[in-house]
Amino acid sequence: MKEMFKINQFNLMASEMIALNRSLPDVRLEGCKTKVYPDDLPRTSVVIVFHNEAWTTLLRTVQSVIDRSPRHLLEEIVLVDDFSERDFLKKQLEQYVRKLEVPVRVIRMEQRSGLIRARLKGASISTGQVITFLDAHCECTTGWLEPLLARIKLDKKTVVCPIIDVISDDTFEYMAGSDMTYGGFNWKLNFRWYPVPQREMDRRKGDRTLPVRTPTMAGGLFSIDRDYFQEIGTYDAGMDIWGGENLEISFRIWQCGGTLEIVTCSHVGHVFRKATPYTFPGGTGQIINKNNRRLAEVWMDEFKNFFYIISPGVTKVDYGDISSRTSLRQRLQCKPFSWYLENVYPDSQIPRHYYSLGEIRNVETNQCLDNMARKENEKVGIFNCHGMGGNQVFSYTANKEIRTDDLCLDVSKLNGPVMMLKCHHLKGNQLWEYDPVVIMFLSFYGPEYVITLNMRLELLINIVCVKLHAPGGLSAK
Ligand SMILES: [Mn+2]
Repeated sequence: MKEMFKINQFNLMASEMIALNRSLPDVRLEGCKTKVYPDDLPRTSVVIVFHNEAWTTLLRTVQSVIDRSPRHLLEEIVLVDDFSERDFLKKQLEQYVRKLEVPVRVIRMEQRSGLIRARLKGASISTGQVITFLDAHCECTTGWLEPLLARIKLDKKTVVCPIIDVISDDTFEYMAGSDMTYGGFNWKLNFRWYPVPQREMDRRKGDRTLPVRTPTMAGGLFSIDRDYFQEIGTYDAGMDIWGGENLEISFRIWQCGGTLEIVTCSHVGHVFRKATPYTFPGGTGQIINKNNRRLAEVWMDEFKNFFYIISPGVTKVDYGDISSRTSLRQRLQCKPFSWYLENVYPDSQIPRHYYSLGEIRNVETNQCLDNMARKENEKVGIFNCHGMGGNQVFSYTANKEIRTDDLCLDVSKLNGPVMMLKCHHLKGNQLWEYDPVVIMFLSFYGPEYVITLNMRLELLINIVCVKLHAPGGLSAK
């Protein structure tokens, strides 16, 4: 089992012991099970890109689409092979899908092309009014399709995602995803799930069966009207392989007049992996930097500079020609990124107003405050300043918080460590006054209490909040 795990980074042995048409629990909210949808919903093509996918996960995806989609709504399934090497994905696959009761077409990329270009190819040869993109290791559950198509029928500018349930990479157990999280992104422009804010619960009057407006999509699974997909410029074909394309299409949908939703009555499972089994030509880092650079240059206006301080490496990549994307933005008269932040994602982690953004350095020791990639409720750290942004970037916000991504420096007891807690915007323990004369941050306890580095614990270097022995006891460095 452990040997086979390495092939795809999931428990392939378990997958092979499970039927391709296994039953799944119905994890929908009760209110979803009785909803009625119109008969004349638009038909969809399902486009699935794969690269060296395991036989069982790929065919279980296909089978679940066939078994759980009303036949009159399913135009076809298009499998796009992004230049796999495995033999069973060639003739054997083509012969197998020929016997299925829904048209399944297999098309091949002539070289490793990546998710974006492979999806574009699949979309271009498909024929349904709606295009539904799925990952190659998914399982669709009962009633997954109708609520998605119903939203698009209502308004073709609505792009819809199902709730993504979790198929364990270890046991293949099926676990319901939450309808209480939606898509956002952090300072490094990584997609992240965050709790659905109260304003969105209120807008739906507390009815959790109604679709959630989400600032971003995870990227793997969504449905979009074919004409609308064309109209808003499909994908940025200048992006390579994978990464950033999900935020790019999310920003574009919202800024250019569309709507992006998570339809909470639609559930599709996905095998989440802890590590990627894929190799990326040229290296993952470079590709994602290039894609993110294009994303920032085209869609983020002045906020791109915020991102570049966090990720200075991004400014060093060659990101190619973006003129067709900027003219697309102009042609569609898309709104500015500040509009998106204010109206679609007001709870975003990016502070709209701040005094400064950068490192907090002790010039004497050349050490910097560093979040050490730690999580909520852990201590803030210090580390040699590296000037590479990332974990050493803090913002002193207009609320006088010292903030790193969604965490704020918080001092709850004297001589205790300075912790990183979720920003609460209520000042109190998270209020820091900046003193430009002595150049230090003062906690809410008063001017004589400051952040200082407690170096006595040799390995467990603590940053604590202490009382100054005498005013001006620290040098003005
Ligand atoms: Mn996946």
